[in-house]
Amino acid sequence: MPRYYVTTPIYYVNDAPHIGHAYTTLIGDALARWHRLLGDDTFFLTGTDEHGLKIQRTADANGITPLEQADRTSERFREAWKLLDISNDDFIRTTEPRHHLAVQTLLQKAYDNGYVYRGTYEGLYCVACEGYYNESDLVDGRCPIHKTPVETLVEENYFFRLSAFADRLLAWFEADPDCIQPDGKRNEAAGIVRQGLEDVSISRTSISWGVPVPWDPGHVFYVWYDALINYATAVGYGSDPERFAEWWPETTHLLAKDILRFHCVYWPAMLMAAGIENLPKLRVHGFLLVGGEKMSKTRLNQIAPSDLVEDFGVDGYRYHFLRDNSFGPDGDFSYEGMIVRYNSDLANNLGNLLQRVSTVVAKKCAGIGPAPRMDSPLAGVVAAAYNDAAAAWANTQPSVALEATWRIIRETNDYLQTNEPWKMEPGPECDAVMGDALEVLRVVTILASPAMPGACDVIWRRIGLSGSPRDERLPAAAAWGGYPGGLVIEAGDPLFPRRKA
Ligand code: ME8
Repeated sequence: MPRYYVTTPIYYVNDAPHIGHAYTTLIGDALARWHRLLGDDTFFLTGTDEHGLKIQRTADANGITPLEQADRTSERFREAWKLLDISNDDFIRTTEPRHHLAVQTLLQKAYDNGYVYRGTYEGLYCVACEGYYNESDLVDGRCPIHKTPVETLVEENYFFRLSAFADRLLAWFEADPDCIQPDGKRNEAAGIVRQGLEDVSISRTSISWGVPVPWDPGHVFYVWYDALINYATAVGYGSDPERFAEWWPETTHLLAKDILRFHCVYWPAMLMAAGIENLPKLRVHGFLLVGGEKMSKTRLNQIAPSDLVEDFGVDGYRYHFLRDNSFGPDGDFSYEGMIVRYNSDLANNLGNLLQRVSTVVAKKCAGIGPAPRMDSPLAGVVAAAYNDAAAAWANTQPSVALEATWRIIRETNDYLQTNEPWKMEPGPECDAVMGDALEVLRVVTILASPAMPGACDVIWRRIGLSGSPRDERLPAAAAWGGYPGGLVIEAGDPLFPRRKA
């Protein structure tokens, strides 16, 4: 059975979950759900990044220990993901013993292989990024991302010989264009490597909140070099070599462009340094902006997922963020835009189709859903849209996949509009049209279930099917003609009531 291992970044526990974190997590969830439909053995990982100076300082400011800070905020992420119906198979916390073991094992290997050495470092450090910058990276002397002042830090610490990996990284980018997608993001990574890679400092003596360096316990690893390893920890690195060997070659990491350098340059180099041959696939998206700006605590423009779930429901929320932005470029979130899309795609298109079908079947077919025609004009529409949707999911383009899926819905509404079954006499002709529409609902419900698992379960039941669309297997389940007919159709309240602007 093919395997699919997908990860989100592990989020810092100094900040509450907002729609930006939820964006990546939702994409991971939808991809995991899609792969489960394909019958792939799927493992979906998310979690929290709990070490480092930033967490230590936030804890100090809150008058609690770093672990208390981590416990509290990590729990908030878990709650947010529960609210959004996120189906992660594991939730990793970097403070867990399994992770410490993996970090120490991997970096000890890199050390033993001669890629880690001791030296002195002086650099310009942004606490919010947990990263050093070159003078030339700064904007008006400040961090280019957070726009906050940087600090000069001097330390005796261990260095990772990143400079040794430039050629191997470039060779990887070239040999396998699929390694980092979209293309523009791979070019960006190649640009970073071509500019010249300097060795990077990977340990600290100035803080204690981290994973101890195994060969020199006065040091802890700098948070990024601990954090990246979480992806390996969760599939058994350092503890279960067999499991690691099975899952690691199937890894896909999702992330936004803010952490491209760490994931697309440093992490593959660390893996090579530790003698791990398979490198992950990287899928890098842009920022979700609010009012044209990146969300931040200081700018007070963060939106919590729960605020929007209250107004649009979980599935309305999920659909919007998966459909609205294409994966790659930045996208601007607006509440008004969310209402427009909800009303058009969910209330008017999908909701209306379901409502029409259940009303007409109740009136003209005695409430029993007829079977579709095998030569229905909609069969070809479904087949073409399925191919497009499957290709889009495979290319990490949920928005394109959903657009293809909604094409089926629009065409079916047009088909009903043309045939006007509500004006027909009960009989074979009316049955045929309604059978076709029910078959469309069956397929659409399966195809939309990675985006809207809850609502699709409801539609599935309303059209008389038992079980859940998530138990279906693609591509077989998308083949025209699966709706058996003879099932009781449940009329119900509109699934997506219209929202007022
Ligand atoms: O960077 N738009 O954690 P973090 C889109 N702990 N995605 C966004 C976003 C936005 N406005 N805001 C956040 C860290 N994200 C490290 C990661 S991984 C080994 C360590 C998402 O809490 C996006 O995936 O700052 C981004 O890369 C991530 O959250 C950053 O989360």
